[in-house]
Amino acid sequence: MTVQTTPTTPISGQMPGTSGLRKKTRVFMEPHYLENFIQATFDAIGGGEGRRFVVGGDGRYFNSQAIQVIIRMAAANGAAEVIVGRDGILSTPAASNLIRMNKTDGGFILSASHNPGGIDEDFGVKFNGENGGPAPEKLTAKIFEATKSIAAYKIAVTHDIDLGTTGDTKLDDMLVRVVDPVADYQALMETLFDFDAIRTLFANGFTMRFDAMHAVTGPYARAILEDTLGAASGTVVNGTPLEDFGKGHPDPNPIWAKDLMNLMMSDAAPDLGAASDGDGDRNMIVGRGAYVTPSDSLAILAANAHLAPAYKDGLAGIARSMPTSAASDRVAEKLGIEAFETPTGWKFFGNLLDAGRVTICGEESAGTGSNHVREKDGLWAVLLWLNILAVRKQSVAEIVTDHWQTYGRDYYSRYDFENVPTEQANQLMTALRAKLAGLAGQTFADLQVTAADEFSYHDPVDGSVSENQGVRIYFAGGGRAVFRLSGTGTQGATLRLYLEQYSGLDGDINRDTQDALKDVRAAAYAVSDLTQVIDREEPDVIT
Ligand code: VG1
Ligand code: CO
Repeated sequence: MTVQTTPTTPISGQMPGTSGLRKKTRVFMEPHYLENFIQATFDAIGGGEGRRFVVGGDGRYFNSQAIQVIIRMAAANGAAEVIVGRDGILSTPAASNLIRMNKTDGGFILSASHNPGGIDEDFGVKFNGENGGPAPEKLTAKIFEATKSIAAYKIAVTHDIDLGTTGDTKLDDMLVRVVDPVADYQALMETLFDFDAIRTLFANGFTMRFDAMHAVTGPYARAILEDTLGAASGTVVNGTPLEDFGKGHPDPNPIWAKDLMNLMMSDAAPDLGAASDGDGDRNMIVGRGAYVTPSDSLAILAANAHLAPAYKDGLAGIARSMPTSAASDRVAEKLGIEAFETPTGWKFFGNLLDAGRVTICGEESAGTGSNHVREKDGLWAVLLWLNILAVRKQSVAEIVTDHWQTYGRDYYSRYDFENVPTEQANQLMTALRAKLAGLAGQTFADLQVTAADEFSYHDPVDGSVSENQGVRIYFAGGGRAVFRLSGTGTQGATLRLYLEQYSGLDGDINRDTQDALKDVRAAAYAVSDLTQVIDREEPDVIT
């Protein structure tokens, strides 16, 4: 094997965002672009010598080529072993599991998650550490520093490795293990949930549709739901991963999973509808005629987790990202366990999970997960719901209503304004920040502000501080508006406005969501001058 040291120069903008480095696919295909970032990652972790890594991705366009490059660079950097999913396929939670169970030094996950795929769409690379979780900010900052001073990268000159069949091969001194992408993940799920109870549920006529959105979860869902748990064949739809996700937007929400939503709101609805995203870490849950918001789903899963074998002894604590609704805090309070509020992005849950402070975590963006891996996990959430449904023998709608009756309802909605000129988006945030100190006590659109700040997170485990994580404005009567800019987009800026209104314990839990949020919405628009500053009235996407 010949190792080539290729001279290169720094490429600007290789700063990982909320979840890895995401760019247009064509940008990743430019000479040295991927190679620079991978070498910078090796450099930032102290080199690849003797190390072992997991590599895999969601199967989008450029996945296989990128994996071949990473394997060659790992070999050239002296790595001892690389574990790859067959055909380069690994869902994000499955990759996290492989890193943990094989005790590797980390892994590369190739995905731009819910962003569309294809040569004219998006690609992404994320490095996860030995705990299986996304690199913390300390490390991503180091990787970014390394991209700014890189002068050369090392790559082996060799043929492509065959990733189509499982088994071991050698690339000079480096072992390349091609593994079944599903087997170990499925084995893990079987340790967490009561598969017999779920099998009985399906045997008794329970019906379901799982929409894999032509993305990575298809093979996982078929193997687990249909082949193992006995769900009717055809339960999993759009189950073959495609390079362009069938030209769809693999984001499991009522907008992008519209077919599933329509079915679930119709007379032909099965008992449960679910969907997952590009890389398999998000989930959507919808019962017959009843969409479950991700924030509610987190709270309901936390409140009922003890019904599944893995969580029968209870939870250590619950963490949610700051923009996620307070519904899960109410559950933590009732259970007498700790509740944590972290910045957006799964990397912030890692320390709390590693320290055993929390068992379940979640985000309003359809991510839920537990201490079984260090990523959010779409199918895990679906299986926990199934386990709960099998034990409680009630419908999704009944469980949700019962939850609201117990805790009150946190009406919730997120507005996304996409492709806003970066300057205008920044202007809105800057102007808001400047006002924060004086907001409490002022009234906007008839709602009084009770508190306002910019969220900054003090990690209770390692003491690190993450600032500028979004503006929070609390209103009298239990309303809240949060403003932040997305860190996963690849074009312009996406402004996210998160609206929330608590019903109170004895309040009306049967209102229309947008109606229940209209006062908070009006106040949020007024306090930020939103319409004037970004020249938009309606968001592009409402979830
Ligand atoms: C979004 C979501 C965030 C999630 C992140 C990665 O980030 O809001 O909750 O963790 O995507 O999810 P942002 O910065 O665009 O708001 V995934 O499934 O795209 O890896
Ligand atoms: Co994802």
